[in-house]
This record gives sequence, structure tokens and C-alpha cells, in this order.
Amino acid sequence: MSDRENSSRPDGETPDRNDHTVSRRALLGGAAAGVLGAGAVGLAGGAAGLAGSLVGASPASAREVAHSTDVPPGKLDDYYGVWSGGQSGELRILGVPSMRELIRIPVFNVDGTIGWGITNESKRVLGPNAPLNGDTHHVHMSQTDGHYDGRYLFVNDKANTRVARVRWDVMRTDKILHIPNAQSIHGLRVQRVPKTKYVFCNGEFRVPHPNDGRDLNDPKKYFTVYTAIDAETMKIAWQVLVDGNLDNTETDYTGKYSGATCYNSEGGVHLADMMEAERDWVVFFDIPRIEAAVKAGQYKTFEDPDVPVVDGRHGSKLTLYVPVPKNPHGINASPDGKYVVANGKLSPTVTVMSWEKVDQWFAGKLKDPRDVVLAEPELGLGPLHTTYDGRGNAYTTLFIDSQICKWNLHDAIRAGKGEKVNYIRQKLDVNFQPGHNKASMAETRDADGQWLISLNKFSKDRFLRVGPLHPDNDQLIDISGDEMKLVSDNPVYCEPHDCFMLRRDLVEHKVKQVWDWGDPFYAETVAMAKKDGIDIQSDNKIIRDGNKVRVYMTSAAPAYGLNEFEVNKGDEVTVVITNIDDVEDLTHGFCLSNYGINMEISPHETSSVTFTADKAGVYWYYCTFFCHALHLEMRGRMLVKA
Ligand code: RUQ
Ligand code: CUA
Ligand code: CA
Repeated sequence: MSDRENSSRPDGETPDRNDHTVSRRALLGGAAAGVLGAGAVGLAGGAAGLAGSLVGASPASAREVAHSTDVPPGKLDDYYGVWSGGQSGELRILGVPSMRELIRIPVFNVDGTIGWGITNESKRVLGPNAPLNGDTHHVHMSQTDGHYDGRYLFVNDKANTRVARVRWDVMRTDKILHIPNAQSIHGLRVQRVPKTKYVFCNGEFRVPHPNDGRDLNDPKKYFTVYTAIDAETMKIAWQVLVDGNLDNTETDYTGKYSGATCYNSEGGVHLADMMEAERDWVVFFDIPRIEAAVKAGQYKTFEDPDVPVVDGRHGSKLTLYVPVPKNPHGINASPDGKYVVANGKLSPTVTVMSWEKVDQWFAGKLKDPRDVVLAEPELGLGPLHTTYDGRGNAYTTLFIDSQICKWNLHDAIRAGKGEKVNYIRQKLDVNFQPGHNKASMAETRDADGQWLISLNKFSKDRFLRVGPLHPDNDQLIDISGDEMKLVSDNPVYCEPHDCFMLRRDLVEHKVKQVWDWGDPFYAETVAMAKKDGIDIQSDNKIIRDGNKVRVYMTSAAPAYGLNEFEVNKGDEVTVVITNIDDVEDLTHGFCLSNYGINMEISPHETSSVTFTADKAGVYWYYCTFFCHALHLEMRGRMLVKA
């Protein structure tokens, strides 16, 4: 058994990952555990449990082997990678370091595989008249005391001003929320401490409110807001009216403060206007003070009467505006909880600020907002995002230079005080033009400095030709040693913006491989069945209710509970299917020919779809997941009487 199975978790839970899996791995890798124990003690922490990779390796080469991206057949990756999908509107789960894509989680998009946007269960999450696209940039996992806790993922939709929550246990989107008083939600972060009570998100574009045709060309009347969403209820707790706009956001390690970058302090509506000022700013938010102001009724409401909006513009006691150069983009807190770095984009510098000084400023102990700045190291052209290895080093993407710059925080701060010290450790060419980067576990106290991903916007000639639209190139970099080493190129369907990697031993035990009967995701469908007197686990029945017909059936390989059902042309038909197979990985589908319907039904799941039987005739329904030798025969007829 690998030592990782016994490693401590922030939630104190013991691993309960399906015993059969553990025993399978024990079977496959048992001999290797000894090798790990002897030769690879230095791998403890993030890279623990690489037992499989070490089979046959001599102790001398153990580290290199451990950091190979080669995960042999039957072996599991040590990290989950969670990727946003960009314009695809989805999330993707990868294994790291192999970079094998494991699953896609539809969020704002329509997905034909599982029927997202087609099933009643997904439509309840998406809401009525939901747009068909999304633009996911920033995905983050809920935390408890600065550690990943395996409860939820949260992700923005820049395209249609929404935020979604995804349940980690079933990897399914369960809530989507439209944000009022804003347009285009960009930056998103979670409160880290004591746990993720709030999800913070940034309205990027300034528009009039209400945005109903008034003040069309009067930008002075445009505004945007910073939003705090209650992570459990997925309702908006409060918003803050700000000056300028909001790009990326970040939170501290006390739960008291968050901050956001602004690239358009000018309030411009054209490109040239937005680049006029030499400095824009980072705005910090005092969360307890904002909560107190809301409680005291010191707020207004705009588009939604239930959403309190406090005034956080210049001069407010709720916010601190720190001028920083120029059109800053990413903002990233160091895992030691001390610093936060704003990335200069149009300036070759990043701005290192101190959370402690932010606290002192709000307490009235500092006068000049710039007093919270410790250093402004020059790194290269186009700094966009910074990540950390937990050993005092920072890694910043240089978009224009097409490099990752590794630099030392403490040396940069010393240089900021005027000392002559070289804070730059290494520059590594990446291919090409990186946006985000992320080191393993870097957004938590558990930053482990093992792997770094550079999310490059261009792949140019590095892959086979696939037409004018090229894939992006996500490069995996080994940062476990003194030097960054590029280890693999990974073409991806554009355009993942951001990602994070977390040790699988922390969260894998929270993932279910079979649905719980009556899971909240489909509970409403079960309630409807109950009203119809149906036991979803056994009944195969048609309920007629005027021109509404509800067809309940089970699925068990290789047959549906009903071989046929008859309806009248014009009936509103709801098909409800429950997968009663108990076997892990035995998913069925339900595709209704020529009716534009497909949905996935995994073990112990109930899925339903409602449509109008507007075409008379015989329509075969069939199973779309290969479930049995007789999978092709798993089909039945819908008979629609004219
Ligand atoms: S942004 S490439 Cu949408 Cu995160 Cu910086
Ligand atoms: Cu059921 Cu294929
Ligand atoms: Ca600007």
C-alpha cells in the first residue's frame, strides 16, 4: 500500500475509497511500495505514492523517474488537474502528470453525451431560456482553512454573466446563478478561511444600470460591481459598487480581505482610452466592514431588490485603492499567506503587496495607499499571472517574451528596499505566449512545488496541422528541482484559461462512482414519480394525464423496462429512465431517433426528458453507451398515433 493512502487530510477523514480499487492497486503495485519506502523518502509530500513509477528504478534515478510524465498502463496519476474550457463553456478533469483527459463536465454548454441542456434535470440547473454558450475562465475548489476540501468547484461565465457550482462528488453542475448589476463575470475566487463561505466574482464591463436603453452613450454613468455569493445557498450575499472596472480577484489567508485588479481606471470605452494612465489600481475589500454596512442597512439596490449594494468607490471606508502600473491583470496570493502580487501586463513589473499592511491601512495606521507595496520587481514583458512553489519562489508568465520567469519573493522584497540583489532565478521559454500558469497545490497552504503548467495561447507549428484553428498548448514543467524543466507539450481544444492541480489523495475518496439513490440532483424527478405512485427502481408504467404522458421505465443491461410505449400525436411526453444496474461503470443512454434527444443514465441515476410527440409514426429509442454484448439490441419503439 502506498504511504499516500495514510497521509493526513485537513478534514481528518480516513480514506474510504472503494475497497476493490485499493485491493486492485495493492495487487498491481504491492511490490513497489517497498521501493518507495527505501529509496524515495524525499518524495514525501506531493509526489508521494509514485510507487508504480518506481518499479525497477535504481535509487539514484528515482527522482527522475518519479517526475516522468509516463504513468504506466493501469497506474493512476497523483494529481487531479481541473481545467476550465473557455469558449466551450465546460470544465475538464485531467490526470497529472500524464495529462490524460478523464472527463468533461458540461456547465454552461449543451453536451450531447450526457444530454446537458436536453434533460429536465440539467434544465432545472440551467434555468429557463438559458443561453447555449458560456466562457469559463476561472475555476477554483472550495477550501477549509486554506486547504482544498473536495466539496465544490466554482466557475465563471464571462459570456453571459453567470457563476456555476459543480459538485465534486459526482462531478456535476448543480447550481447556476446570473449576476445582476454587472456585465461579464471575469475574475472569480473563493474565500479560503475559515472555509469558503463566499465566492467572489468580478463584473468586468461597465454598463448603465438598469441597462435598458438609457444612458447608452454616457460612459460616466456606467458602473460595475464586486459580488459575494454565498457558497452554500448560491444566492448573492452582497455587492460593492466600485470605481473603474474589475479584472481578476484574489483572497487572503485570514478570511478578512480580498482584492481585485482594475485595468480601466480611466473608465474608457475605447482601447486607447484604457491605456492612457500610467497606473491603474488594485482595490482591496474589507469583508467584515462590508458585512457590517449591509447589516446596518447602508446600501442601495439596483436591478434586483434583494441584492444589497454598498458603495465602495474612492473615499469609502470599505475599500482601499492601491495605484499599480499599468493595466494590471492577474492577482495572486502567496501560499505562506503573507503577500499578494499584481501582474503589470503593460508594465514589465509585478507589484508585491503585504496583506498585513493592507490590514494596517484599514486600521488607520498607514496614510498612503502605496504604503502596502513592498516591491515592484521588473521581470520581463507582459507579466500576466504568478504562481508559487511553497519554497519562496514565484513563477510569472511573460506573455510578450513567451517565457516563464522564476523569481524569489524575499530577494525581490530586499531589492525593493534598495539592496543590490538578483531576485531572478531562471527564465524558461514556453511555446508560445503563456496566459495563466499554475503550480501544483499553489492556491493553498499545501503548495508543494512539484509541477507547473503553462497555459500557452498559441501552438503554431508544434502539432499536426488541423486547419486554421490551432489547438492551445498546455506545457507541463517539472519545478521540483532548482531548475524548471519542460517535460511535455499537450495540445488542448481552445481555450482553457486557467487550471489547478490538487493531490488526488486529498479528494479522491469524496468522488462517488455510483449515484446514491434519490440524489438531490434528480430528487425532483423522483418526487414527481412518487406523486404518480411510481417506484422508480422497479416500475415500468405509463401515466396518462390529459395530453400529458409520463413514461417510467428502468434500464438494466441489455434491456429497457418497456419495449414500446404508445402516445398520441401532440402529446407532451416525459420519459423517465432509472438505471437499476448495480455495477460500477455500467452506464446506459436513451436516444430517441429523429427527436433530437439523447441522455446518459449512470448506475442508480434517474434521467428524464420532456418533448412534444409532434411526428406520427414509429420511432426507435436505443441505448447509446456500450453496456453489454447485446447493447445494439437494447432498443424499443415509441408508437405515435396520428
Ligand atoms: S484571464 S490570461 Cu480570463 Cu484569467 Cu488571464
Ligand atoms: Cu444499455 Cu447500451
Ligand atoms: Ca488602464
